[in-house]
Amino acid sequence: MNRGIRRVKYPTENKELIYWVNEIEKWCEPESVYWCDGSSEEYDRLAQLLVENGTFKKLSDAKRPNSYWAHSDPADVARVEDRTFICSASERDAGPTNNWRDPVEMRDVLNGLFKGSMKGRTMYVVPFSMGPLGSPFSQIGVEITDSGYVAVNMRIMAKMGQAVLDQLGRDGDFVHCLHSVGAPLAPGQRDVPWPCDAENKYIVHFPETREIWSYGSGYGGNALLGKKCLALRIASVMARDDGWLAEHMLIMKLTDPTGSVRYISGAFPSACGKTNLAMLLPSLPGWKVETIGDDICWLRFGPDGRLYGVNPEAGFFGVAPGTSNKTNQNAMRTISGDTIFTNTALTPDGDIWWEGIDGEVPPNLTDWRGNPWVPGSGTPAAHPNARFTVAADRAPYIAPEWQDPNGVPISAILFGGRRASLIPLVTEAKSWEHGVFLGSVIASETTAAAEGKVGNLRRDPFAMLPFCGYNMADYFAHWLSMGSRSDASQLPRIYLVNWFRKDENGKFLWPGYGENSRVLAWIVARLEGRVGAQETALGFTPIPEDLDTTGMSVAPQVLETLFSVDSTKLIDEAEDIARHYQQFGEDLPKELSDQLEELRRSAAI
Ligand code: SAT
Ligand code: MN
Repeated sequence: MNRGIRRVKYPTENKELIYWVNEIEKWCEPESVYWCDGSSEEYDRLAQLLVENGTFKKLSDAKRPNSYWAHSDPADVARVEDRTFICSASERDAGPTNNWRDPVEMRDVLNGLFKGSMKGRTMYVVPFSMGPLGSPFSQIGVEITDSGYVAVNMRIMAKMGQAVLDQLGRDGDFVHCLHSVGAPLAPGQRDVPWPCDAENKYIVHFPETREIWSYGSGYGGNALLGKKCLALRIASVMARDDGWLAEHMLIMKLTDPTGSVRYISGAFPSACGKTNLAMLLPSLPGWKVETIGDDICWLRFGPDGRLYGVNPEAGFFGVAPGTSNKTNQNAMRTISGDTIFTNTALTPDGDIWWEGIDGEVPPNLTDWRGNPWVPGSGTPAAHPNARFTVAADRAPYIAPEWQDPNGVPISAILFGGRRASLIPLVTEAKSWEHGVFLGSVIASETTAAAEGKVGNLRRDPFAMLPFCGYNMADYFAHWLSMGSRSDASQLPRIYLVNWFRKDENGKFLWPGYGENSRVLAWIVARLEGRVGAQETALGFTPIPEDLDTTGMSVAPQVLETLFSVDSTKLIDEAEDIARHYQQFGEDLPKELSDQLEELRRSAAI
């Protein structure tokens, strides 16, 4: 892997960084060390090395210029929540929803695993900034990794390279992120296309010292440490300590037909459509959506008492299957080139394919495992968690202000998940506190974004269950306290949305995608005080006539169903919420148990 790589001695004067890199080099024993400068020449060179090593296949330049296809080890295809650890000094601080390990014991385990783990490989030093360089919102991290695949993906997903080192300066602080695929090479041993240590994955966070250690996996959030590990798990702890919020949210800019602009953020669990919503093509004439971010939002109060959101990422790591010109034309335009595809299928003429993409199924596909695919074999050609990695500034609909160092003022926050029943298409929370309650009880059917069974209903508070770096009861309290830091009129309003409700035959009641603009338009009408609402036990739902349905055919009974709350089901829901809350014991904020009591009362009426 070393050909063509120039060894540069310390492109930084940061003493801590130099010291740390040397220590890790001594411990992990790589064949060489390479500091990434973040240039496009470097990207091309590293990608070429990955092609030579068999990790990447270059796609046809005629079909998809400057793009690559990779397929992973079949045992390394998604985040591994049961191998993700929060090693706070006290177990209580990790809380009941995280896997806690004693930090001293975990360090022992990791030291053993990382000893010599990079033998025969290049150790890449990847300086990165989550958030615009120099913004008061931003956080600098340095990922040391023995994966060239990670280095090139990080260049897309974050500001990466020399400019970050320059920003860091002599004494700047950074989050230490150490990553090894855990597959040392003996002298002369041939590498495999996707090295990993599938049986021994550890995704470890030390919140007090702001460190991330990841071992054994090369996939997505397990390995691209700026994303879930830094920008959510570690950042959520920073946010608790410093009075802001690090959230699993998209951010969109919504312009109405009069030209008036609103910014909306939305928390949905992984693979529930954040990317599609952030890139929405409204079916309502005159409306426009532009993207600010599709996965993560850092929120801080501005001097005017409003909450301002920043997307700390520089790229999209989106789910490929199901993406098409019908479901997300903007995404299709974005990934027409300069994209890394992982675990999609491959066509014989050097392009990618997946279930749900436009057009006929091409013959002679190679599946995500690299084998000839047999249509009708019962196994999908693309892995359900196949992903594209692409720079945000490649997106034609990116909002010009997407990197505004001060962020954009958020008018509404959406919470959602996949719920086949009960939850209306849209519900407005009665207050910030009630909105925090709705966020704390989000439930969704599980998806392929994490290993484990797909389709089980689980509570995923604020869509942060796998991503909150501390005790979730304290996180709820932090959300409540954020609400008391500003005047209620300045706070974003909170909405629960559910695009996934089904009828008794299992058919979706709402077409979703571009039609979701109708829900956004209702939300804007509410924000502007132009429409009333029906009060339900869950909050305010639309009066059916207020939803603009021009140009779409939806039966009045369907709208009735979409906006109604079935009180018998609600009683079961309240019981299930009570069970979910039980795990937090005494730590659950009283405001939330009061909200649950209120829900029980109104469900019983
Ligand atoms: O964590 S990943 O970045 O692999 C994707 C997700 O779960 O949202
Ligand atoms: Mn996500």
